[in-house]
Amino acid sequence: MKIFSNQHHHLHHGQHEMFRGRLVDCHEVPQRLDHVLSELAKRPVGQLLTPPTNLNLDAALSSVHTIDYLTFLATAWDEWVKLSPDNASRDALPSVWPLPGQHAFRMDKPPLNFAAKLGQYAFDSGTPLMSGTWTAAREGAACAVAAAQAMLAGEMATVALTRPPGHHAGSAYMGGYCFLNNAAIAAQYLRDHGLQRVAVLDIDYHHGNGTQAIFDERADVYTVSIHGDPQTEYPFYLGHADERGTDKGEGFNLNLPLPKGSSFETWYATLHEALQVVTDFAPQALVVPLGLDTYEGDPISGFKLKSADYLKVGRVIAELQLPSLFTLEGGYAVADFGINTVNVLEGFQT
Ligand code: Q9C
Ligand code: ZN
Repeated sequence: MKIFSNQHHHLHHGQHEMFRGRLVDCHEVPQRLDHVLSELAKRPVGQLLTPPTNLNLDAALSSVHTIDYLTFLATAWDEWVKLSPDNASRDALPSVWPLPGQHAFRMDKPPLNFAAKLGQYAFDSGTPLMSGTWTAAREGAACAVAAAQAMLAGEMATVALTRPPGHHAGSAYMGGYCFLNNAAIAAQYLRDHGLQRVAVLDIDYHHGNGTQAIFDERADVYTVSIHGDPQTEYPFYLGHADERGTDKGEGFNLNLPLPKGSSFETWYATLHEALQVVTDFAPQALVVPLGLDTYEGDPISGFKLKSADYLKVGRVIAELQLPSLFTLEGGYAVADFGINTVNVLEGFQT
């Protein structure tokens, strides 16, 4: 197993996220990844690597994200500080958005004001952007590309061990602590380098709305997601069972929402359903956006998986016998995050 870890993840360390009318401490903190690394030091399930520096990263990023959005991300911090020098000590968070309908976005008059631009490219006020965000997110995407390259070179299991996470990010928006969609970047990289069919199996607690949207009209990348029912759970609005893909992509998206509070037994039965669908698609590779926020101890989620269950999760995914690439997504029970993550990887290996 080749594990590409993001050496620059610490550069992204949000202070606050907006929650019910006030700013609360961020859940998505650097210690999350540090816990995985210290667990891997105890249980070395794979080879720890850093992505090569000669990747054609810009091409990989723009195969999934728009140039406008990438330019926005690359320049956002400088623009934020230009609004006011005091902003240098504050996270950038949006506070105004265009809505469809009455307050629609005028393509012919894109906002010049940076606060308005933030709302154009973000779908929530819980995803702080700071000075190191772009560098950290970019290096995370480099981990995903390196993992895809290693897979194409014959590895059966590769990991993009990174934060910030990615599966909520769309082609032109950030949100849900995500900026660049690492799983989508990896899947697209595999498509662009010879594979015909790739499946994405998202097992984060939250619906992978960004990944679904990116591949919505595509029949070559089958997206499956098991998640808390979006009628009550973040990211809301998208992730319902009747969303099966659009146009050519019809029949190539599957959402398996479960009620908040679902047990491991329920979740695991649903995982088997998802695995059958993946098998029927007969992909040449599998990308797994791996969230550990399905854990019973997660502070913001509602499923009931226990640490030992993650060994089974890894094991049953391995039974597909597909080259598999994991991207690290959510999971906010920080102290147990390392154990749970490494359990999935160890389960996959055994
Ligand atoms: N107070 C991922 O797991 N906030 N993103 C929910 C919590 C957004 C989760 C409200 C949760 C985003 C990658
Ligand atoms: Zn999540």
